[in-house]
Amino acid sequence: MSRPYCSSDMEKKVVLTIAGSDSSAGAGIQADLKAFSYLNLHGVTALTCVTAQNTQQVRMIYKVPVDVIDQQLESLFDDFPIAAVKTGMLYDEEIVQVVARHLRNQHLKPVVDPVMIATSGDALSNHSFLSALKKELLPHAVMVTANIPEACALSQMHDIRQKDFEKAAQKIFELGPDCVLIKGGHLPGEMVTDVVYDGKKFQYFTLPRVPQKKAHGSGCTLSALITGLLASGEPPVTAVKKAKAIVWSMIHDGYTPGKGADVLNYSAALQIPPLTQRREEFDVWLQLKTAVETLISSLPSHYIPEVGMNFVHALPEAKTRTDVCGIKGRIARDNDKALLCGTLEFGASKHVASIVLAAMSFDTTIRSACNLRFEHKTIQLCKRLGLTLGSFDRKFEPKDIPSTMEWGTKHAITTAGFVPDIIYDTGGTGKEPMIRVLGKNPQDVHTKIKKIVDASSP
Ligand code: PXL
Repeated sequence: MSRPYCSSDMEKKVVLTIAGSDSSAGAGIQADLKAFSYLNLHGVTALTCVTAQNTQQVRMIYKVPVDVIDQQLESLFDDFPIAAVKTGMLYDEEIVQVVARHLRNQHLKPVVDPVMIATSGDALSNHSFLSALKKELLPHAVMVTANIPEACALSQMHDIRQKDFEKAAQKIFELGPDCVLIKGGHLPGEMVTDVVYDGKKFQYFTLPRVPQKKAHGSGCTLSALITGLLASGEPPVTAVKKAKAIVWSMIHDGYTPGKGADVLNYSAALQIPPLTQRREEFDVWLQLKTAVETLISSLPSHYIPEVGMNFVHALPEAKTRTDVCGIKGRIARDNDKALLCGTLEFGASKHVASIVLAAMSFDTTIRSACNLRFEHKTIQLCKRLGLTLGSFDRKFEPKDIPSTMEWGTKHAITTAGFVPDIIYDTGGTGKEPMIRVLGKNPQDVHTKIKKIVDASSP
């Protein structure tokens, strides 16, 4: 999925978060602001609590006096057209009441993240919070985003497993929100499943768990992204689906800035998994992402052609270019380094995808390819390394064929009698000569490229 682009800078929508400060900046209002910026929205804030915490523990909670919360909200509503609002840590009844009063007056329906306990296990609410939230805020919420412990508290169910999701969602729905999201991340298993219920339909979304990551701030970020996507006009279920995919990437690329929990990575170059629920598409995308990132971290820029590089991976039994994941954009030269410009999408590549599809018509196991800058000495090196070669000559290309790459690839394979590791051509008028490296998967293609690079470097 490509990064959602919400609005031009001139017409940035304004979104509000009413939440606590996390001094470690992984969660809370800090996470919400980063999520809003990621969506190119202008975030404004009303601070409810200041927490003293790091990546290991919450040490102290200071409640902002309610009149100060009241003044923050009044100042914001007097000035900004607020397109959407979320609530995070509200701590107690008194804060819930002042927030609920303002939102009712403004006819604003919030996304409610019912924050009660931190990832570290520390309490972020007191005894009066839950009943106030149920009574004052949930009846006016556009959505409530509950993890398993929060869903237990809201539904008064002891233990929620996946089989109980629909019953729990129904019970929470009866508290009055338009939509309920239950997040399954706390349940064991290789896959994480969430459910969305809008009073009519249960919709499930599943993504593979990111192994070995305990991400602090993922709940805040998810609800902030949903809020931002709703502000941008996405329907609730699409907003949840997109937000989940974005958070998956932020967790996957997360890092460890302190001694404790990992935090999310919001960096602009983020790659987002495909929104389809097909496991095969996800796996193809992830293998390609991994190989592309490894490749660009070490590829000398003189291997990058003038027209840039693409790198593709096809679904098993791919038939058309939409079955092939590639770079929507290019790997380009950035001084002496390789730079990934664009996101990985199915249907994004024309030339390199056509090469793989043509190769797959001979051998279905060859599902990946990448193009490199042509040099005679690279071809000689490939021969010495024992890589198999095939080639075509654009001079002999028949007129009126739909795809030069398809013709050239098939010609090279037929001439060789098998699918070679390398297919090259020496160019033509206005056509740059090119080397293409073919392989079973992106890892295989990367291994062949690495062999060439390692053998040629001094
Ligand atoms: O993740 C929930 C959360 C919300 N708000 C603040 C937090 C946390 C978790 O630590 O610190 C301020």
